[in-house]
Amino acid sequence: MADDQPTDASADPGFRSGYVALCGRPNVGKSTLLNALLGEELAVASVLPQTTRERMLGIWTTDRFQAVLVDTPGIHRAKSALNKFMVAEALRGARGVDLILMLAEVPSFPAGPEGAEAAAQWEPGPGARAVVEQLAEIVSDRDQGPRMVLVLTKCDLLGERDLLLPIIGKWQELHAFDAVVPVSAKIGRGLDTLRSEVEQSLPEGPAYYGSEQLSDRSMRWHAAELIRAELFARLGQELPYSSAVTISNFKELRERDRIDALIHVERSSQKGIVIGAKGKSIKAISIGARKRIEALTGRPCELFVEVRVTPGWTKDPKKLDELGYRAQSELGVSPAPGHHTGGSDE
Ligand SMILES: Nc1nc2c(ncn2[C@@H]2O[C@H](COP(=O)(O)OP(=O)(O)OP(=O)(O)O)[C@@H](O)[C@H]2O)c(=O)[nH]1
Ligand SMILES: [Mg+2]
Repeated sequence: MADDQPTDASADPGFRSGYVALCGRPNVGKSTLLNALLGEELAVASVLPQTTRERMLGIWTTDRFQAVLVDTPGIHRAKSALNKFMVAEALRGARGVDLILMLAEVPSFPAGPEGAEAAAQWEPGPGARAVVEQLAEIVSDRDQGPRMVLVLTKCDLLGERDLLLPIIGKWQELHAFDAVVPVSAKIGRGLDTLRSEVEQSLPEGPAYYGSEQLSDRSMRWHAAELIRAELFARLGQELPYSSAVTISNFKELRERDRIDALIHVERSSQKGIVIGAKGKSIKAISIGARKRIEALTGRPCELFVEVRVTPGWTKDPKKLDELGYRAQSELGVSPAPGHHTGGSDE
């Protein structure tokens, strides 16, 4: 599948490789965990739910295994064409993998008797239950279904470790998870245990991707995502949800990269907000996005951003397609990897 030569270690007997999906409700910390495992700001994460819109593969290569991590959008009840696309992407991402990590946030209870009481009363909410059901269906769908491990995220927010026990018990009543791993991507807790779970779940086999490759997406795609990250970080309310970014030109010049990008919004009033008084807002967005892009590529970059009104794009499947939100093929037969550093026009 990979066009790169396998690394030395990846050809060793005993080397393991496979696909691992990170799934769950919006905002539980899927993209943040992927970044923490990879040690790189690859996937866009933000305080707002529904940040991730498309599947992305983050390639985690060690001297013992290669885990192809699938970051997926949050699973939720979708109404608009965009949100339906996102949930379909998430479920596509969970199919055909060796391990599903189902992520759920721990509730933030305080230490002491008050917290213990709250933990004893606690139940997973209806949204989380729906996710378990959807994923359990995928797990049971195949003869040798993937393992499903529950990852309890944001453990730094829990007042006391003991509060985990009743919470884990409630989850186990919903589904017989193969394991439960509490983690905090923020302070690095539980990541070693998670690493062993991942390694155990992978079958023996050579690496799919070259050891230097971090993602299955082009730099062009990442550039658009990093501009979107700025929109999520800087703009409140519905604006991030009405915005999409396309790259009209990406040239890798000798000295620097030259990128022209379009921010699509749904209404002209939104265009005014993105631009801001005297262009202040669009300027801050461009500078922030340029820094993020430079951090990922390690090269200087010149970024030109324009705002365009594309009315009703989130509701129209045809417009979604035009803005690049189209279903890619299933895992394992996706377009050839190896174009991570490719920067020419596509
Ligand atoms: N305190 C704390 N916050 C975290 C942790 N992991 C993630 N977060 C925060 O949770 C928020 C959501 O994180 P994301 O990684 O974007 O969540 P996601 O599941 O990818 O969200 P969607 O893509 O919207 O479905 C961000 O503000 C993160 O900083 C953690 O371990 N501890
Ligand atoms: Mg995400």
